[in-house]
Amino acid sequence: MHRVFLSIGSNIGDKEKNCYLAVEKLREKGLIINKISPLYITEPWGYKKQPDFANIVIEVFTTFQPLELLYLVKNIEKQMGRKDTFKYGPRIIDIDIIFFDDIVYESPELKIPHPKMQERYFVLRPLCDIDPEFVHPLIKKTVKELLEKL
Ligand code: PH2
Ligand code: MG
Ligand code: MG
Repeated sequence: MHRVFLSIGSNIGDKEKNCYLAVEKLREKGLIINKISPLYITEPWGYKKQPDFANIVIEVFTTFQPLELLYLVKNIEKQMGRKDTFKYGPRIIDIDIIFFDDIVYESPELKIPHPKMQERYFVLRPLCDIDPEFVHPLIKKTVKELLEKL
């Protein structure tokens, strides 16, 4: 089984409900949901003129490979009504792979660890609630240290 951290965010509609609905859909697809962080309401990062986000991070166990997992989460985003908008723009649901065991993976579609995670309070804060001692496989710092640095 692979151990994976996913970041889930929403800032359209009932954003809290959307985050938890995404968790249920991941469960239905066979992921084992091991931990769910508290939910944070966070200021929009990247593009400011949009509503605040609801954000959580979850720890899951899965036998899917990275790209299989990517297609699965894209599918759920689509099912939940996600439309293509602009980069960092508003969205009903966004599910991002943050860490996948301690692998480093790079393809045109997917980069692991998520290349911007260390700049994002909305990822690091909830991640620290569920595993502060997890070490970033490239930066070699714990997520707690990354949050303190931010
Ligand atoms: N997602 C983005 C862009 N900016 N800001 C917050 N606070 N939370 C997010 O989930 C978020 C964001 C694009 O994925
Ligand atoms: Mg994202
Ligand atoms: Mg995404």
